[in-house]
Amino acid sequence: MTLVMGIVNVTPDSFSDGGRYLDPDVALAHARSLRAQGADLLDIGGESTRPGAERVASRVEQQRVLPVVEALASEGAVVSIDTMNASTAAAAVRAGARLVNDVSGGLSDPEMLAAVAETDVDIALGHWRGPSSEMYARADYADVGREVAAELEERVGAAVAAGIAPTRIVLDPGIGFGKRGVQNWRTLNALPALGALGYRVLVGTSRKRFLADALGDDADLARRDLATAVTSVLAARAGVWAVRVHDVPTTRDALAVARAWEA
Ligand code: PMM
Repeated sequence: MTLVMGIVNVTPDSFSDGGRYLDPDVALAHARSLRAQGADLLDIGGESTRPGAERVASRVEQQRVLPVVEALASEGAVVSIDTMNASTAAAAVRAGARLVNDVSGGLSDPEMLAAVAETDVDIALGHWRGPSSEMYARADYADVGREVAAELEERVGAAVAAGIAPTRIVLDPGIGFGKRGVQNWRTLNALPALGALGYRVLVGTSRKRFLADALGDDADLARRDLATAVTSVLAARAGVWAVRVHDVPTTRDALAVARAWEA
């Protein structure tokens, strides 16, 4: 059964919900409501990765996320920390996070894989070709599905070499990261091949630009959430372990309907 990861961006500038949950108390209340709506995991992030976003000092990032991680973990929630910084990952694990979600697949911070190896938590390695300021300049592929899988396998090699057991690794094709328009659809189409590598797969399509492109206009959030529920069902059919979404009820319902169909 595909799990639902609820997104909690404690940032002023994430592309669809920036600034809404910058106050840790507001972020915590939002995370609790996602959990009550049925999120299986909560992904807490303190640095926006939206195209063109500026980097944030890890001290600021930690001030944003650690109180939220600690409170949720103490309530029994399964918490993931969305960070590219080893020091933030390590501090979040000490605060109770069970998964480190690094969209850069350990490439951004050379200390990341070693820091995670010292813990017993899982790591999600995202497909990434450089920081958001330059990622579109590197969006050149002959066969994007194949290249994403091959580059993620290299990241697995680095993670295992750093001392992380393969069973702790989750792969994420990095939708929207260094991929333009149709490249995202091709990457999703290749999910079965990514799953065939033998690792759990996490996918994040929620509210992203390429969904609006498919809808033919600059679709508002409600329409993007519906589109996200559809991609979540299709990803579930492709065998993914979890989908990362902003709006938990639409995706939960869509997954429940798909399960009923299959049963
Ligand atoms: N996308 C964003 C942030 N974190 N983490 C994973 N594992 N996969 C993603 O696709 C992903 C991510 C950017 O989206 P947001 O700003 O809406 O959180």
